Amino acid sequence: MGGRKMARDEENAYGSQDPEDQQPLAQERRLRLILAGRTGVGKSATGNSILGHRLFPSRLAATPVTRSCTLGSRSWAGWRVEVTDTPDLFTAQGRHADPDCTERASCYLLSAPGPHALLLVTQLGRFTAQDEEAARGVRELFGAGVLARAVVVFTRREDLEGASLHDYVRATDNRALRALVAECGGRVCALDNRAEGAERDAQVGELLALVERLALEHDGAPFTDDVYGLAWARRHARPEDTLRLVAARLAARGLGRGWGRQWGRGRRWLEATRRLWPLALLLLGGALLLVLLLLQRGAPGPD
Ligand SMILES: Nc1nc2c(ncn2[C@@H]2O[C@H](COP(=O)(O)OP(=O)(O)OP(=O)(O)O)[C@@H](O)[C@H]2O)c(=O)[nH]1
Ligand SMILES: [Mg+2]
Repeated sequence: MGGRKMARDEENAYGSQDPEDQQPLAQERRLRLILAGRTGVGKSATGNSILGHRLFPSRLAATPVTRSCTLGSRSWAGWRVEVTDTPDLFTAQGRHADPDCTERASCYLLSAPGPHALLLVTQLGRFTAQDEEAARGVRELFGAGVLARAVVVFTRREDLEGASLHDYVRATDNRALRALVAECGGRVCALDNRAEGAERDAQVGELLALVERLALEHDGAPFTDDVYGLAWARRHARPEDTLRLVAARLAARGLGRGWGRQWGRGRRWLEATRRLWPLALLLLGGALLLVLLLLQRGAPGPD
């Protein structure tokens, strides 16, 4: 869980009524973004493009690169843009790596009091069953309502070779992808995360303008739910205590009870009862012997 940075006691320019939380007018408004998706699609690379510098570790690897949620921020067009990079929290594999919901709680704390946009990252031309699973996991964690704040971000824009992304999405025979894009209100964007300089700035500008429009459609208020409410209400408390409470709230929703957790519990139970096994076997053997003796006594004898 290294590298985690806790949510700060700051509010966007809108929601809070608490006078303690009011920001000076000159302060930048906030746009909070969460990067989500299966492992290896380019979440961290997308985060780095948005920030304009390399903050999140990003590389080609056979195993997950990002292991914990991390927050980065930058200024853009009068906004303070805050980006939370995540490990795979949304597929079964990712959830198994977070059996007690601590990492998902960390994502909540870093993006409290709630994101203005959720970036569902996928690779152009490779929308797989795992991408579908990740989208399902996002709905499961935040609720289906979060898709009203989602943007499907395609990495490897260069593979479009200048063609239109909207035409690509319209023409794709991948029905699951078309359905997801429709659920996300048709909000799509493509990035070449290898681009640099003015080309990168232009692509990121397109994405952030889309996010800005989305935020303004909701009068600047972020997406929120009861867990964000809890995280935000405890923003002045010790972060480690809040993390524990938020993780417990998520676990109470059943989010921590995947097969991995059941298996972990079963294994712990077997280990705890190992010393009782010889006694249990002895009792079982005795009971079997007794049943055999009773059967023999009840059987008719030779004529
Ligand atoms: N050519 C190209 N490569 C990209 C692009 N975006 C990401 N990549 C590459 O894809 C690989 C994986 O990128 P990451 O950013 O580590 O992916 P991730 O989703 O954060 O992966 P995890 O942290 O393991 O979940 C890296 O080698 C990136 O350079 C892109 O737009 N174009
Ligand atoms: Mg990553």
